[in-house]
This record gives sequence, C-alpha cells and structure tokens, in this order.
Amino acid sequence: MKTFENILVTKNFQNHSHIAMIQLNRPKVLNALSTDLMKDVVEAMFLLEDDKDVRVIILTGNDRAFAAGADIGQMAEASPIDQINDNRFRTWKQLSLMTKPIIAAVNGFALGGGCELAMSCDFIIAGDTARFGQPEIKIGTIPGAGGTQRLTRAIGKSKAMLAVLTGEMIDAYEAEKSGLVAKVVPAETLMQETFEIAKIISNRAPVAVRLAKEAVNMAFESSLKDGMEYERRNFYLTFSSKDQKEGMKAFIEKREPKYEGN
Ligand code: CO8
Repeated sequence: MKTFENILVTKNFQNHSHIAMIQLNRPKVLNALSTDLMKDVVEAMFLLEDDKDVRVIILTGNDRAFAAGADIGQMAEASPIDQINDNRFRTWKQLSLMTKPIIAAVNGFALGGGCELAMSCDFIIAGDTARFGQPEIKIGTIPGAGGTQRLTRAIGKSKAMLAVLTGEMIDAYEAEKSGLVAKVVPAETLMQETFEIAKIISNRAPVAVRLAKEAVNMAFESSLKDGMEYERRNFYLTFSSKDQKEGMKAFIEKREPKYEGN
C-alpha cells in the first residue's frame, strides 16, 4: 500500500485480511483537516475500495482527537473564490461514493469538519472521552461539509440547533443517547471494540452488505415511499448473489456460511 503524508493506512488490520484502517496523522494540530489530508483520505479510501480483499474500513484519529476541524490556519484569510478554487467540497463529496462500510472510531475531539467527517462514515463508535461539536459559530462561520444537515438528521432539530448555535460540545454519552453515535466504549478499548464490530460485518455477505448500506442511505435521500421501493429492489437483487444461496443453505444445514462476495 502506498504511503501518505497525512494519514497512516494499515491493510490487514490486526492480521485480519478483510479489515483496513486509515488513521488521521497530524497530531500536532489535533488532526486538523487540511486540503492535503482530505485528498489523502479520499485517495486511500478508493485504493481500499478497489482492493478485493478489503471488506470493512475503520477511520480513526488518536487518543486526543479524531479531528478538531478543518485547518483554520489554511482558511483564515481565504476568500469565497479561494474556497471554490480549492475544490475541497469535491474531495469531500467523493466519500459518498464509497460502497464498502466505513466505521468512524472516535476518541477525543471530533469538531467542525472532524464531526462532519465522522458523520460521513456509516456509523460512529465513540470512546468515552469523545467530544463532538460544530463550533464554527465561535469563529464566525457555520458548518460547511454537512454539519447542519447530518447532525440535524442524526439528533433532531432542537438538539442540532443548540449545538450549532452555541458551538458547545456534546459528550460521548449524550451523543449516544441522542443517536449520533452507535455505541460508547471505554476509550482504551476503542480500537479493539471497533475491530470486533468490523469483524462481524466482514463475515457477512459482501454483496448484501453493500446493498444494505445503499438502502439505509436512501432513508436520508428519498421519501419513505421511494426508499421502501429502493430497499425492495435491493432485497430482490441479493437473490441473484451466490452468497444469498450460500447463507440460506448454511442456515438450513446448521453450519457457518462461507461468503465469497459474489
Ligand atoms: N485547525 C488548525 N489548527 C488547530 C485546529 C484546527 N481546526 N484545532 C487545533 N489546532 C491546533 C492549535 O492551534 C494548537 O496548535 P499549536 O500547538 O501550534 O498552538 C494545537 O492544535 C493544539 O490545540 P490547542 O492548544 O488549542 O488544544 P486545547 O486542548 O487547548 O484545545 C480544542 C482543543 C478545544 C479542540 C481547540 O484546539 C479548538 O477549539 N480547536 C478549534 C476547533 C474548531 O473551531 N473547529 C472548527 C474549525 S472550522 C471547520 O471545521 C469548518 C469545516 C468546513 C469544512 C469545509 C470542507 C470543504
């Protein structure tokens, strides 16, 4: 695997051939999301997307921060046209093209763009030290990579308004209670617990995992009627996979299924 300046990429995470990890790696600035870091993340994601062995990707930071936001130093003097020409939004948007499950494993700060990046993943597992927030209002701006949209869908209008208008942080337990994160675990076991969850998903039929991810995402992008229709079609589609035949046969034969991803 290629090496990157701003991230560390581990294939075969914990010697598991189906699990890969991307670690944001600008610790001195709490993993502030520079343009180059985000380009690295997206490039690595696509390399892993194209790698047939990889079935689940974990995105993480370090004990102190998942990421404390977009790089303020890089943005402070920018004009709107600088921002447009920087094409950062195009980079971020590409994350939504990923078909493999991406789990955000968050310890410490996930603020601004960091919170938005975590929310761009399929779900978040948080260490008990994690703190989420959209503090842009404190520095005279507003969220720009989905914070007002994804946070509102995740925790509802009232709590999202409170967070976005005050810029105050939400701790891990509050984030779990309000549905922003899927699970809170002790900070020191975050990677192990996330790995265990990734392992479960990597043992599921890859085609079904992909179609299920697509269908859940449709809940955010369509009406209930259209989403139900989309889900039904993906459900039918799983019946054209060998893995569906294998999964149901294995159940009937009372043995573990062996999925090949086709
Ligand atoms: N950008 C650049 N540097 C940062 C950032 C950041 N977002 N956050 C922290 N740092 C740097 C600090 O400047 C400091 O550097 P140095 O040691 O050289 O002084 C180092 O990281 C450590 O930070 P602190 O000393 O401040 O650490 P504390 O523990 O005292 O505080 C906080 C931690 C509370 C996280 C504090 O650093 C903080 O408030 N950071 C800024 C948080 C923030 O405002 N984030 C939102 C940024 S704006 C944004 O994300 C918009 C997203 C739009 C996306 C658009 C994409 C296209």
